[in-house]
Amino acid sequence: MTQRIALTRYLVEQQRVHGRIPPELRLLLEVVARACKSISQAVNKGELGGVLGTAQTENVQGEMQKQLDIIANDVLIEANEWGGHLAAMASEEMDGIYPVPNRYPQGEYLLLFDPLDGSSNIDVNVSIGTIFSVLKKPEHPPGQNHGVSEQDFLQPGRDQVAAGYCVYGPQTTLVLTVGNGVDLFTLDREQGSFMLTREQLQIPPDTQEFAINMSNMRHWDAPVKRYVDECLAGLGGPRGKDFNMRWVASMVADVHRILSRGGVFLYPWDKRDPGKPGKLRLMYEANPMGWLVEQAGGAASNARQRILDIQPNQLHERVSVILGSRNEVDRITSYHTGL
Ligand code: AHM
Ligand code: MG
Repeated sequence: MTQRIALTRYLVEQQRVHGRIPPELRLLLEVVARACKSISQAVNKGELGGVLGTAQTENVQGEMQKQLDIIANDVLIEANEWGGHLAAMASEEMDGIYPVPNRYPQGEYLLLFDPLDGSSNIDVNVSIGTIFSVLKKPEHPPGQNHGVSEQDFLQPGRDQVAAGYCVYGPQTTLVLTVGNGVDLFTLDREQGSFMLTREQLQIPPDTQEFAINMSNMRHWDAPVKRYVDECLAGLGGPRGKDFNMRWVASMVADVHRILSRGGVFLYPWDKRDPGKPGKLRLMYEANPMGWLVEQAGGAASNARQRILDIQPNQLHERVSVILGSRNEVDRITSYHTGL
């Protein structure tokens, strides 16, 4: 029988044997995983736990919050605020940053998360998930007690030190990178541990599967329309092959499929609200997913540049997202840039 390694041992080895992460980052990842286990329990109970339905409140993005959005946010805050590894947190569900309260020691990391991604799927028993991104708090000149501000968070995605997501689906799976490839852990509910089940995920460079919300077709820009039309034309069209389409409407589930068997995901800018660069948020959706995809050999672009190179100006900034199999992402980018 295969001897499986638990996440705890994996993280200890990342720290001690490979020297890839410092002890504080190991603790941080351990705590995030523990919070995900707890969110998984709440999601699993569903109606029995009285956790479904709307919370009757709006978040900073003007979206109605579900009860589970708020529960997941609280679980992540409570799990992470007292350990001494963080300076502050930021979330899709909170307007501003959440500095670690003064009664706890302050650490050097910043944690960003979308506590429960795929909100429209919460009440219908379809996969949802938690996305997270970890940054180092920038150093300030010695002697200056600077505290922590939103400005400290505004770092490009290439500066992330860890990123991952947890999908609450038929299985609960945690997918993680610390900059050395992407590894996958499956929650063993009897043992209460995440177990390493797949190492060094690789996204094939070519694919015949795309993911986009087709109901927005009439709002798309010409290059996106061209790409999808060419896919739909199939064997007899310019691509000379048939394509399949999947759209879960949970980015975690769509990205998980792409990390498992390839594909391309698009949530592009569209004409519904031309002032908005896209629907998805840069700092806690596109950046962590973009880095995971790149670490697995794929690509992530906003249709013009690498997502990880975008300098954020705001915590809740939105972005156009095209990610997955490298050759498809490059093709869609070239349709936009003409290069
Ligand atoms: P959320 O963070 O409020 O759940 O919104 C993000 C989600 C993504 O998971 C998904 O890709 C997209 O919104 C689905 O949008 P749509 O309902 O327009 O298809
Ligand atoms: Mg989301």
